[in-house]
Amino acid sequence: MATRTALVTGVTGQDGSYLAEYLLKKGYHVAAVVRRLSTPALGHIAHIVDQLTLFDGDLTDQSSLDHAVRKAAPDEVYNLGAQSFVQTSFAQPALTGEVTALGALRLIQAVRTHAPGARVYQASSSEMFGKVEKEPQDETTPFHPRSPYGVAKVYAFWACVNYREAYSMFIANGILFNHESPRRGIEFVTRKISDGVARIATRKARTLTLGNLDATRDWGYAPDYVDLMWRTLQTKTPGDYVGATGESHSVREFVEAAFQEAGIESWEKYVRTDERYNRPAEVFNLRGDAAKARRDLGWQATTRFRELVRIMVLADLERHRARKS
Ligand code: GDR
Repeated sequence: MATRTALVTGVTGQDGSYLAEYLLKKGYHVAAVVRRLSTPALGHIAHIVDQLTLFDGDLTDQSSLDHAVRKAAPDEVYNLGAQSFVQTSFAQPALTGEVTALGALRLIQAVRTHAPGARVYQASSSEMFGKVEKEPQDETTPFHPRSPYGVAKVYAFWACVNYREAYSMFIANGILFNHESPRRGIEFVTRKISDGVARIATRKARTLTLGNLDATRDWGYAPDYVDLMWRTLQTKTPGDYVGATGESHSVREFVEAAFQEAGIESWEKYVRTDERYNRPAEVFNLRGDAAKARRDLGWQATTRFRELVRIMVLADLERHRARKS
């Protein structure tokens, strides 16, 4: 079979880097749109960058997306680029809309113009369910977003459905619940906890300050979820799929498990809370039902909560033990 080409946005992030590795292993030619920064940030792709074709571009810039799509001539396009930190979306709502909502529209418009036969994956999010109207959430659950980020993702979701219906394009939405790993950005709660615990265990910090400990999330392991992304583009007809573990745990439970993994009893001694980390509107509880992905795609999350916590804490412990500061 001829080599297939995939074009990825957000390649330097957690999901983008795992996806690029996954696609390279499958023999794809992987191209990516990367933002030009004065201090280049290769994120998590430094070890594979020689194997990628990079295009300077930005989701806020239509012509750069047109150029990348035209040049790469992709068979598959994965839109993982976004302003993806929920809390920041309250401080920068218009930027979040530009990148996360209109950016997706610009990309599918570029695909429509320059590679109409390409299959597109849109990284949709469980944040779209927000103030949940059903438990657990699946593809039929109404959206009720609670942040400018969630609102932007709902826009992008419907833009994709609209292009699919209007122009018969192959566009699939993966509605993914939280997925984590040692590559997760340090500002997201799981990584903030695993890093904070490792700092405390290695005596680089005395405390860890968090926001709402009662929020619950359906936390899976990111490498499982890039496999789901790929699978959504291998079906006969395009569809939308929830990706989740089906289990939900609180931030408090994550904290407790993380301290245990580092061999520290009584986490209460080290953890503070500060309203600074609370959100103007919170998504309190999320738990997904991925039965459709299991049935149609043969996909299932493999890594359970406790194992995920262990992977993340051990990785940060190792990093902090190897480093002085
Ligand atoms: P989320 O992830 O908003 O679910 O979105 P995040 O890890 O930021 O928050 C999860 C929950 O933890 C609570 N929380 C804190 N969060 C952060 N970041 N820092 C804290 O100190 C803290 N204390 C408590 C939050 O209030 C929240 O309830 C992630 C992102 O990756 C999105 O881009 C993605 O779409 C969804 O997951 C699925």
